[in-house]
Amino acid sequence: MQFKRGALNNETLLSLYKSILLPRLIEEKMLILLRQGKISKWFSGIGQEAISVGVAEALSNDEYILPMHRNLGVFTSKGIPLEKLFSQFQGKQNGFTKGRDRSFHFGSKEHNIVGMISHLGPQLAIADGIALANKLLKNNKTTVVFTGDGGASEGDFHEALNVASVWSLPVIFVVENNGYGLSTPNSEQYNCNNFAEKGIGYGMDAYTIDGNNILEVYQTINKLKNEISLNPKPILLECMTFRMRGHEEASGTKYVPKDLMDTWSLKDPILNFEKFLLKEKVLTKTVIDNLKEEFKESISASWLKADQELETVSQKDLEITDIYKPFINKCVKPSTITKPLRLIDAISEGLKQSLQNHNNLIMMGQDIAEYGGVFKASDGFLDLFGKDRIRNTPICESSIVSAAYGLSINGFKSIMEMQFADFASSGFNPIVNVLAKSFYRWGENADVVIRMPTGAGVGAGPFHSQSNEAWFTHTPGLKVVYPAFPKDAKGLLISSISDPNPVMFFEHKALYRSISEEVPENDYTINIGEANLLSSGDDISIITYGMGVHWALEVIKEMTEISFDLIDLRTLIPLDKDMVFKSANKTGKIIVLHEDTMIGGFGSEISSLINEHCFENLDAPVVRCSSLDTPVPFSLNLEKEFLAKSRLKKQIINLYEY
Ligand SMILES: Cc1ncc(C[n+]2csc(CCOP(=O)(O)OP(=O)(O)O)c2C)c(N)n1
Repeated sequence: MQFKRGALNNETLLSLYKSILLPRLIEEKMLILLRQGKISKWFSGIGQEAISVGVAEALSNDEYILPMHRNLGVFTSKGIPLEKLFSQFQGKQNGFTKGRDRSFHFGSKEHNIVGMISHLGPQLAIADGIALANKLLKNNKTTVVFTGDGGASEGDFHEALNVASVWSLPVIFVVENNGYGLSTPNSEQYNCNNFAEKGIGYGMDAYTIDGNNILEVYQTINKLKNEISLNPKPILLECMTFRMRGHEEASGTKYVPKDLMDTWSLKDPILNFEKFLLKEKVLTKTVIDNLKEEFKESISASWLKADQELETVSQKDLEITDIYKPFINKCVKPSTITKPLRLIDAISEGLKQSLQNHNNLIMMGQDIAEYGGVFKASDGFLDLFGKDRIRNTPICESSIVSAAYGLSINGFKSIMEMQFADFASSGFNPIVNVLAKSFYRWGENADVVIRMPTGAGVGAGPFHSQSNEAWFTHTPGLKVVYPAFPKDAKGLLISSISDPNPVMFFEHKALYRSISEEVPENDYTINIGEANLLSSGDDISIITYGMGVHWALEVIKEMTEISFDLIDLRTLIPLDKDMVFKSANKTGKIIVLHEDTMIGGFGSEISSLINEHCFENLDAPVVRCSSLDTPVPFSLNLEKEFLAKSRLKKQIINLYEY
C-alpha cells in the first residue's frame, strides 16, 4: 500500500491515526459485548475504517454526512460522545432515538449526521435534497453520502444519481465496494468493471480509489470538495475495500474464499498506516501503546456509564404524541372579500399564497414548471417564483420524496406534486419509512406536503384512478388531508404547508373543474383535524369525505323523507372522532361512505371505532358503502358499477328500514 503524505504535516497525520484507531478499538469491545449478549446485532466495519474516517475528517463540521451501517468511524470522527453512542446501542433513553431505533439508525443534527433507514437506498437522495438546499443557499458546502456495492443495485441509487446530475448538485456519492452484499458477491450484484464506469451513464465524474488507504481517501475528498465548491456538481467515488467479518456477526463468513480474506488482511488500513507513520517517525511504538491504553479506558468508562443507565420505560402518551413535531397553526380568519373559484383554482391560489408567505418553500414535480403541471395547478408559477423554486423533476418519485426530506433537514419546506396519486407507489418507501417515521425515530421533522391528484369517475382505468388514501392512513407519522370543496381545499392546503410535519394532501381530480364556490381571497387557514357537519338530521348519519360528500349531497336532495346528518371529514388523520361519535350517538344509524374499495379501506376503521364507542346507541349495524373490491375499470359502464355511488341509495333505504 502506497501512502503519499503530500503536504500533510505530522500533526494532521497523527490526528488521522487517532481517528482511525478509535472505531477499531470500539468495535473490538463491541464484539466482546455482543458475545456476552449485551448488545443486539452488530454490523462490523473492521477493515473499512479508512473510508469512514478519511471522508468524515475531510469534511467541515457544518457539512452534512450520511453514513450507512458500517460507518462507525463517521460517528466517532464527527465527535459523537461515546456514552451517548453506547446508550443508543443499548436502546437506552439517553441514546439518539430514546430506545426507539437500533444501532446506526440515527442521526444528530448537532453533528450534521443523517443516519440511515434499513432500506439503504433512500439515503442517497436525501443527500440530494441537502445538497440542493446548499446550492440554493450558495454556501459552497459539500454533502457526502455512503452506499455499499449491494445497496447500489437499488433503483434509488439510479434515481439519486440521475437527479443529482440533472440538477448539478454538490454531492459526493461514496460507494464502499467491499466485495459482498450479505452473502452475494459483487459479480452477482452488477455487471460492469467498476462503479467509475457507471458515472459516464449519469453524466458525472467518477473515480475508483483504494479505500483502505486513509490518506488517499482524505486527500481525494479534499480535492473533490474544492472542485465542487467552485463548480457545484455531483461525483461518484468508488472506494475499494473488503468486508472482513460477516454481514452481521451471527452470519459468519463461510461463503468467502479464504484466499480473499488472506489477501485483504494484508491490506488492513490501520496496521499499514501505523507502519507508514512509524517509518515517517510520526509515531513510536510507545505512543501507539499509550494511545491504545488511553482509548480503551475511555471506551470502558463510557460503556459502564451507559450500562448503568436505567432501562428505557415506556410513557404511552408520549409515545403516541411523539410521532409529530408539536405545532400550533397560526389562525388566519377568512376575509369577507371572496370570488368564485373551481377546486383547481383554489388549490392553485393556496399554493401561490404559500409560496409568497414562505420564502424557503420549494415546489417539485413532473412537468410543473413551464407546462404548469398536468392539471395546471402551477400554471404561471415559473414566472412568479423562478426556476430554483418551481422545479421540474425527472420521473423519479422515490428520490424526489427523499430529496424533499433532505431539503427539510437543511431548513427548507417543500411541496411535491405526484402527477397522479397512483404513482405514489413508486415513492412509497420514503413516504412511509423516511418521512413518516423520522420525528418519532430521531426527533427530526419532515416538513413536506405531497399533493395527490386522486380518484376515479373520469374513465382513466386502473392506474390513473385509484383511491389510495388508506395506504397512508395506516402509517403512523403522516397526516392525511382530503378536502371536498374549493374553500376547504385552499384553507387546508395553506395549513398543511405551514405544518412542519409530513402531509399527504388528496385532491379529487374529477372535482378540479366540476365544482366551484365563493372562496375568500386572503391566505386564511383551516385547522387540520376538524370535520365539518354539512347537514343536520336525526335518522341517518352519512360519514364521508372527498367525492363521497358530493354523492351524499345529491342523495340527500332526492331523499327528502329521511333526515340526515352529513359529516365531511376533511381530514382522515388526525380524525375528528368527537364529531363522528356525537353524530353516531344521535342517529344510531350510520353509513360510512367512500370511493375507495371496501376491504381495509378507511371506512372500516371508522366503522370499528363507532362499534367500539357508540355500540349502546346503535339501532343497526354500521354500513360501509364502498367501491367494489376490484381494480378501477376503464370503460365508463364498468366504472359506474364499480363506484360506491351506484349502491348508495339502496344501502340508505335498507338502513332506514332496518
Ligand atoms: C431494501 C432492502 N433489501 C434488503 C435488505 C437486507 N440487507 C441489509 S444490508 C444488505 C446487504 C447490503 O450490502 P451492501 O450495500 O454492499 O453493504 P455492506 O453490507 O456490504 O456494507 C441486505 C441485503 C435491506 N436492508 N433493505
